[in-house]
Amino acid sequence: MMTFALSKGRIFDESLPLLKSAGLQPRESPESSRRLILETQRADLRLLIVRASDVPTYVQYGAADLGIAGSDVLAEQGSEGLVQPVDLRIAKCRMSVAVPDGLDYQAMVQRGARIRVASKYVQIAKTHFAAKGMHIDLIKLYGSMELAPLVGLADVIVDLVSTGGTLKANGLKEVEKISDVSARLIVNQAALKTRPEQLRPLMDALARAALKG
Ligand code: PRT
Ligand code: MG
Repeated sequence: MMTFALSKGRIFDESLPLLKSAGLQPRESPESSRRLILETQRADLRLLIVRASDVPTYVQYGAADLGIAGSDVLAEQGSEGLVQPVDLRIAKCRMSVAVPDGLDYQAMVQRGARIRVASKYVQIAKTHFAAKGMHIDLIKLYGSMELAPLVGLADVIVDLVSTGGTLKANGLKEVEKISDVSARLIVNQAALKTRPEQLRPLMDALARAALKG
């Protein structure tokens, strides 16, 4: 039996065509079902439905053999015990620094001002501003980062941007791209070592599906 960890929403929606062309179809939709373990067309493969940020944890501990996780989540949490063989090139966006429309970010950076940064991605934010030689105060949030600068909780945010619509709607602008983000296939290192004949064909099929786009 192989176990595959996936999150609902964006990643699931965009993974579905890839999973299908790799011969893997869930028997029910996670959006309509309350089940957290879904059977697939294949008797030897089941899906686990978990939070996006929990996918690497399930795969790291071997509770799932494979999974699909955003490179943002992997960068924030680390990827010990994981093999990342394929960039699936789905759920694409970028990790960026954003500030209120009226704020002159470059001037703040040049002044060497100490800034307050709000983010769900505290490790990524820490590394980014340390590399710029900037001193920051970090405020950890779990969502709706866009609100923080509007009410004086922070000067800047570090968040994912796709169309830019959310920033614009909240009077914010993107001032610095930290990295490009996309979803990655992740595989438990130990499982791949002990059961390559089981896992390799699925990994290869997903890699081919991702290349076809
Ligand atoms: O459940 P948990 O809180 O752990 O995860 P989640 O709720 O963040 O899951 P989900 O499904 O929202 O995101 C899962 C993954 O999708 C992320 O880890 C990214 O790898 C990827 N992804 C791709 C995105 C986006 N694009 C994206 N635009 N995740 C979030 N957003 C959000 C962003 O945070 C911002 O609020 O969309 C908003 C910006 O979108 P635009 O189009 O207005 O710029
Ligand atoms: Mg979300």
